[in-house]
Amino acid sequence: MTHSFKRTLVTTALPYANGPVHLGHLAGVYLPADIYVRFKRLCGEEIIHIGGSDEHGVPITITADREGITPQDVVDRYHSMNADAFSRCGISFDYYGRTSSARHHQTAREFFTEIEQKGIFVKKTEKLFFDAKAGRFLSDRYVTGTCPICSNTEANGDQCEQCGTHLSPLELIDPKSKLSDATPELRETLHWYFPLGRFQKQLEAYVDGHSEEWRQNVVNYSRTWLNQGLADRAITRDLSWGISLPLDTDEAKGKVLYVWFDAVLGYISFTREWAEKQGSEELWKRYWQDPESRIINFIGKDNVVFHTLMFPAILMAWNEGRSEGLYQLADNVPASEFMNFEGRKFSKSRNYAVYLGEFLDSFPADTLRYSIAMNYPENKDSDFSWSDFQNRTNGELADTLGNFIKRSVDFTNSRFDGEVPCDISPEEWNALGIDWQESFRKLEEAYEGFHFREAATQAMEIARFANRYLTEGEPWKTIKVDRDAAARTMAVSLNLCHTLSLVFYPVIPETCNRIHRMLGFEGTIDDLVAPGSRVWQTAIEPGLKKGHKLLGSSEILFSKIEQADIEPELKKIEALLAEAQRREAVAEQAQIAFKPEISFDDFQKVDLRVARVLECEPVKKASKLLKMKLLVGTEERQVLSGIAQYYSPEEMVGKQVVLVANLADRSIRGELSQGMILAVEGRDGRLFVVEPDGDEIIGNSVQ
Ligand code: B3M
Ligand code: ZN
Repeated sequence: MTHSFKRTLVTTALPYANGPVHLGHLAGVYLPADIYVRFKRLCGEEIIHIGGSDEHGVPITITADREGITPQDVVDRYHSMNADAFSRCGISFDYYGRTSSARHHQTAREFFTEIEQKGIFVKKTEKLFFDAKAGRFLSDRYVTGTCPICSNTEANGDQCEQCGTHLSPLELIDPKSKLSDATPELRETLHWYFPLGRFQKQLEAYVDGHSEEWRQNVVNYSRTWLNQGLADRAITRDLSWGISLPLDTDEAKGKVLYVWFDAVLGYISFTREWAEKQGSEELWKRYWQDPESRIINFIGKDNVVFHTLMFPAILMAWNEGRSEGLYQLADNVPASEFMNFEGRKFSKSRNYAVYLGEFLDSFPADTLRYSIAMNYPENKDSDFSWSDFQNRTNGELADTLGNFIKRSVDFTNSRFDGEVPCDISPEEWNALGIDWQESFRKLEEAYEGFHFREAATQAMEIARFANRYLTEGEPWKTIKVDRDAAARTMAVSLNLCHTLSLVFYPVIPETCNRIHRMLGFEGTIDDLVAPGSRVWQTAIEPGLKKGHKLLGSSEILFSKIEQADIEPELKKIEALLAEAQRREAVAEQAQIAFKPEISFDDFQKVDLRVARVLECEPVKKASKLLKMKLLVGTEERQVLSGIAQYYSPEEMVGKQVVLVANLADRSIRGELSQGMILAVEGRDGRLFVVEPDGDEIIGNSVQ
């Protein structure tokens, strides 16, 4: 479906104001969005970039409790820290809001009210853990306990970090409240649910309608959910931090909107706030409610279904039965994979991260922007390493691009009075040995199609060409025998500088603004790019005419990164890795500690049997689990086990295993599990299924 749009709204996922943003966030969401927006601005298109802080959610209150400060203190701290880091990195938001604003609370409440009045929400009473000591209901994150799958004793109520299984707090063995360490009790509470299933057909049509142009991962994640059938999702919580319900009833007391319900609406609130700042109450509607506008949500892969299913469904619920004030759905949701760091996944909880603000204390933003663009995790996870960063900065930015620009400008300043010495005709320009049409076609396709690694690579190709051109032209020699020839070489080189300042601008804007100045232009490229300006279109031509005056001085664009500069960083990494390993060792130690004594009779209660795996298959949405059909004696059992990382279903079929045969049935991720199979934990957490030897022993007891 190609369609031409009058203007574009770009949004970027709202980072939780619960910690500093790290390089993984930058690589996945903010840098790609900024590159795209800057490219579009260069082309003279009408585009705005809206982002901000997600200031609600349970982790923020956990941080506040831990530090003995208020949630407001937490979000104030990280909102300004992150806004500042983004701005130092050249992420050019048109507006950077916060979900604690009055306008946002109002917007979210308007949506709730609209959907409530249409009778779309479903209300359900459920049993939730309640901490009687603290007098609070416990949301998933406030409960810990032992994971029923891998026995990790520190599993969270929503997920076990060790085996990755998504859990409900009710599945935890020995649940404990994080607030008081008390064993929580179950109490009834009423909640509002959003019936996603009501919009199943519409959502399928939405995803199908975009399946050609969306990234494969986005389509796949969405379809996996759709294929399972969409369930009701609770959109309220028993918490004090968040947006309270706009209802004055007893039922609604003490409840706030679920953070994801309000967060996605932040995009709308912030566009409204941006419009108000422009002095127009209505301007935001041009982006959200005009079918000629295009909306693009840049996100990380862990946020896909919230953007392709939840958010659209909320907008569909608003639109239902209306003839005006209809919201547009996103036209594209470019979700990135993850960028790892020195081969390891960034992890805030494990404190393994390099924070953006700290990085920028030591290195210039553009060196980071370029390296990350070159490692953009577009279709698969990528890796950022210090040596790659050093090599790209030194070899590509400094030696190729920076060196070419400086040589061109310096030689013109010293030998041609700082002026473009002659005109370059289009014929001459086209005969230089670079196929401009082809090169720009590739650049445009890359920038337009969110292929930012390709875009940066193409731009660097032009820099390589330019560097070679100048070296081979040898103006420092020809000037002695043929001044005209040297003049031509310099006029071409300066025009190449101009072209480079534009083709690189989306990726390394600050540097390009400096090139722009050295070439003698007033102000910055940022100042030129108003809608309708078409600056990009001038990049393909030799735009600098004879007599054009340069600034007259030059500067070094990139300093090289010496081994000594990255040595402390490598030390830091070593320390982080050592700390991560230390924590793992502690966890291992903890496992060696024996459990409390039991009597022989207790042990006798456990019925262990040899069983054979008849069938085995993966479990949808639970990448760690395998579902098996076992034969025990003459009986068949279904058992789930968290071993999918270590065994393929094919490998498991036919194996003899040891089954705990008299364990109470459990439901894990909606599937029945009748018992569990024994496995041994090896080093680095790998599980080995216990396989008893011997023929014809199926059903025999293990003792
Ligand atoms: N704050 C989750 C995250 O940072 C969430 C994104 C909201 S986007 C509306 O991963
Ligand atoms: Zn687990």
